[in-house]
Amino acid sequence: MKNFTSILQLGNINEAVRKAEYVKANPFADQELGRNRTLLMLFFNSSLRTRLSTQKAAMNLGMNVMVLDVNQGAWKLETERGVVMDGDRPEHLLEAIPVMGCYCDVIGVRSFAKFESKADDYGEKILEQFIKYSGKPVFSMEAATRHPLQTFADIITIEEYRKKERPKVVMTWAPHPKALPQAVPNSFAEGMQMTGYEFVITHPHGYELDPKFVGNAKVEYDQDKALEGADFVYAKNWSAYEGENYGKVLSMDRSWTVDSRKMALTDNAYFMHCLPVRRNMIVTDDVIESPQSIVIPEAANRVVSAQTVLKELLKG
Ligand code: AN0
Ligand code: CP
Repeated sequence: MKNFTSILQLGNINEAVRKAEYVKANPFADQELGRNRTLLMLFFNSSLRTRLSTQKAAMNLGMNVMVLDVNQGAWKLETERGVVMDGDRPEHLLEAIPVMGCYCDVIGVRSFAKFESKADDYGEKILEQFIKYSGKPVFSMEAATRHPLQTFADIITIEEYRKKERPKVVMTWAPHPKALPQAVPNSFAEGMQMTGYEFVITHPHGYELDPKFVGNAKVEYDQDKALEGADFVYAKNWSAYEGENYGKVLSMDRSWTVDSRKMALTDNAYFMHCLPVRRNMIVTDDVIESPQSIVIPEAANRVVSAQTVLKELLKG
């Protein structure tokens, strides 16, 4: 694999999950693969899980790891070509990227949607420049439109917990005070198309996602109806995608918060969330603390997903 920016690049999802199971059972089996090879992780945005799990994955593979927080300690980067750089940004991405490429063998990039231009966000303007100018394999640690390492960990987790051949997975929007990207829900929906699961998306009117990611998933505006008989409830907030409302918070309606009454509509479903999660906005304390909550094993599988992907990138 040359780069990893979408879960679709894994090809057959069942084979990818089998590779992940091998990695999970044999975390130190491939230490030679990463020996004397360096991972650079570059963060334009905050992270807890991605930062730690990807570093751990790389160390399991025998790699050296460097981490750079662009907004803390590095020069502020100009990202627009053609601007007169007389402002507060002393360095341009067009020099910074190839320079960073000289210092490492693989680059991970976290660069969220900025909500300034939908075309730039959905064109993955920042990530694409890393692919074009770094000269090294690049992977997404959540970019503007997708979070494929999260989606892969989510699918690995569902495969571990599912009791049915074809579980019903419901992705529900839930309220949040700040505008969040669509990357996690886009990517999860994209991943669900690779599985044989029954997949339903539920959200208030106005929160429709890009049809490209929704695919042939069922969209049900009545959350209670959507949750009926669910085996997995995947909660997430996202901001509006459509038209003028792109990047806006349209609702903070806490009747969408996942609580025990809603979980009672399901078939004793497992509760999932990528984290970080705002309690009593997205999900109530009792639901996230219940035995059906699998958010911690889901986060633990981020090491497995990152290590499986890094292996493929190191193999080339
Ligand atoms: C981010 C998001 O919703 O995309 C990262 C989630 C993994 N969440 C926040 O910024 C709170
Ligand atoms: N789920 C996830 O990517 O978490 P972080 O933002 O903490 O990396």
